[in-house]
Amino acid sequence: MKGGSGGNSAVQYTMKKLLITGFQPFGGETVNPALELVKQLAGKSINGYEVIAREIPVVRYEALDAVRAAVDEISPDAIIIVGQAGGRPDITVERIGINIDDFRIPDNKGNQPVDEPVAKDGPIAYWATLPIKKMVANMKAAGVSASVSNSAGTYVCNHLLYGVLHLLATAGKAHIPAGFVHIPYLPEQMAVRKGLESQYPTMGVETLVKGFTAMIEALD
Ligand code: PCA
Repeated sequence: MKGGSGGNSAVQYTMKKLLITGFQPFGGETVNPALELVKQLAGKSINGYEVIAREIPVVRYEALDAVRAAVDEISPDAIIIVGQAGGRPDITVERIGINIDDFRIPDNKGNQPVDEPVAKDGPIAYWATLPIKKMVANMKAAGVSASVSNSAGTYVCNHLLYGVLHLLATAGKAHIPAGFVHIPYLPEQMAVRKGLESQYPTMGVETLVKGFTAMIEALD
């Protein structure tokens, strides 16, 4: 800290802020690994970022409203949205969000759009603006299985990924790196899937925390 007598002498060392969001349970599940994970990361300091977690409803438009409110409140320096992708074996960092809502099951308020745009006048797609390759490399180096995914699906997760990137692009905030990470089921979600272990690989919360810590180290 710089010296000086009085006035504006104290240098402020403010930490950068990472907004990390986790979805609520959906599709008949009682937990969502994304929410369990972000609860563990909340309040941690990683790579110069203060991690600020928020819970997001699995509801068309309301999910985006929740992130918009958090962005306005927090002014984050980076945004990572996390969702469950049951059946995927590893942590998958999404490359792209597409302008389509085509829900295979209703969301938590019964919305089930088919082949509708997320944003009527929006472009076809947005690239995620996180350093996706470096994030994957960091996780692998930490011994956690990870890969890039080229589709976040057409359900609420893609809706939110596209929606957030469109929001940032149209609000003059495209400089804020943002993107989406899908994670596998938790081991406890297999209680209702006995005998289906080979179809549904799982990952425990400690491994997820280790992976995400390495992932956040990849941010500038
Ligand atoms: N996964 C869903 C929506 C909420 C979540 O956690 C998805 O992949 O679209």
